[in-house]
Amino acid sequence: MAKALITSALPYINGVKHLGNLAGSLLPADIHARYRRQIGDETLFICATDEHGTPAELAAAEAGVEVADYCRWQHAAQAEIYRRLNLSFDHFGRTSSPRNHALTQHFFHCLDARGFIAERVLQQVYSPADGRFLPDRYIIGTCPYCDFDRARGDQCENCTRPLDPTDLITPRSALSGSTALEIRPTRHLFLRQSALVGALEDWLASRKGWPPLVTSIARKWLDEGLADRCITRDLAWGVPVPKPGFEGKVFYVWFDAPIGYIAATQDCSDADPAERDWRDWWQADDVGYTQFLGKDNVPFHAVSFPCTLLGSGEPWKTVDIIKGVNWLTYEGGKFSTSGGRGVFLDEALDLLPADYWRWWLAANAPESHDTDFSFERFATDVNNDLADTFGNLVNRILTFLANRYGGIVPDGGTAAESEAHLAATLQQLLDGLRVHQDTCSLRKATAEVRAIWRLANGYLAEQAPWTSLAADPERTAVVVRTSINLLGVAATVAWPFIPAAAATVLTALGRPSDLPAWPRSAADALNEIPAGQVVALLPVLFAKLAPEWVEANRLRFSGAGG
Ligand code: B3M
Ligand code: ZN
Repeated sequence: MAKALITSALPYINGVKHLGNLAGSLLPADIHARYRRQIGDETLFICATDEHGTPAELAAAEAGVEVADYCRWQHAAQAEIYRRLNLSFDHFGRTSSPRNHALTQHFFHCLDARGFIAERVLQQVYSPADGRFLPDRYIIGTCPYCDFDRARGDQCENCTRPLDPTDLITPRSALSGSTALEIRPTRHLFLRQSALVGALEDWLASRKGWPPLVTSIARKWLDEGLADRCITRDLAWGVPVPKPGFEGKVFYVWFDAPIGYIAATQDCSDADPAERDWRDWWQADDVGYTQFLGKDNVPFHAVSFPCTLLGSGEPWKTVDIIKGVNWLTYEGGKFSTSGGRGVFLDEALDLLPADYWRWWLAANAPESHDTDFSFERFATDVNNDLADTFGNLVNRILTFLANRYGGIVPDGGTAAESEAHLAATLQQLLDGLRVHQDTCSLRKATAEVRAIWRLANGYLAEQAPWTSLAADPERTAVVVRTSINLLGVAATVAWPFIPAAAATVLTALGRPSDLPAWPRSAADALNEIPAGQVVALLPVLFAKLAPEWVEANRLRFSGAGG
């Protein structure tokens, strides 16, 4: 039994996330955590809301509430949405927790004591009307490229070009609207990543099995020369900088957020100290650590966070595998919160149960390239896979058992050559699925699950118990008992992807549904459910999505105010 530490990139606190966030980190991490539990690994799945930085402050200001209240409210809202999506975190924490404040300051002291912190003076935009320095996102003005009049000091959301505040035409404060902005000196602290290049190079060289996308991004940052990174900001909300002369300043959100993975584990241990000690995960050498994140987060996870850990001089666990993925686009464009473009997770759940979304986003995971979500493709795929393949399999077997055997699994004696061949084919598919699950290859893994569903449907069609029953009841009983067991396997391997429907089927079969163990072998699995087992009939699990449904929702989420 191995020890699997799994983290998903921490969703920013501001606002409900969209299908892209689910596809990019939250869902792949959950699928892997469920699978590792199925094969019997000791698994810890950690996530949290990323609560500091300008997104939180700006969103709270727009909502007209205190940042702390805003974050508490948003954390609860996101936690509820992830619960409904069946994301099986062992702990869903908050980077604003006291543990994260303390640990972030601890890392700072370690780095400072070892000479990896430098103090420098920066020239930054100051607003006398606001009585504070303004981070780039707090400065808005007209974009010099597309004339958009609410471009931010770091990027124009309209034409997406990266900007500096000095590029903006008539820059003004996003808080007060004041145009009386000045450039003033302000002291900040830098993490001397340039002094950690050697340690980082050696560490990166020791990492194995990273996707090419992740390795290439990490190498690019190193090859371009690892610059020192400013890790403090003139903000009120965040982890205070524990250094005289830096009162009123906080750590940059990306300095404290990855530390949040560890702090959330400490919070998890605090909640159940008899059961769990965070040191068994973060200061141990028998743990395999996998991170799940989108490609824009790779530099922080492959370079900056390791610099913090390595620079501390303490024996912290560093990541073994970074599963970085590409983007999910929406109907040929980008998701947009402000533009109301794309499906956000609360709306998705109001439209359909989690399993529909989970299955489609796994089967179309943006692993080696961007994936485009369209309602048309979504409906076609879920109708084929969930309604016509898995749903139909469930319905055919259970209805026949209910109608002809009163819902009780028959015996029928020993299996024949057909069942031996079936077991051999099933074993091959199970072996292939394990390889793809071990490597978190979701497209390939779902293809194997689909193949197991099709194998079961094929066996049923080929044996046709509904025609053999009268002539050969003994043989038919063997086929029915085998089909019921095959359905149990089909649901067990589907559980990481569509846990709700899989659990419903396993419960109907009288099998464990909260954590269905991985089959020991195909041959064993085809005899797990004994003759005499009472099996419940189920309603249709997946209703098909009609063309009218597709068109109505394509318009509704198009962002054109449709
Ligand atoms: N909050 C997610 C993002 O960039 C960011 C991840 C932090 S993981 C420590 O959208
Ligand atoms: Zn622009």
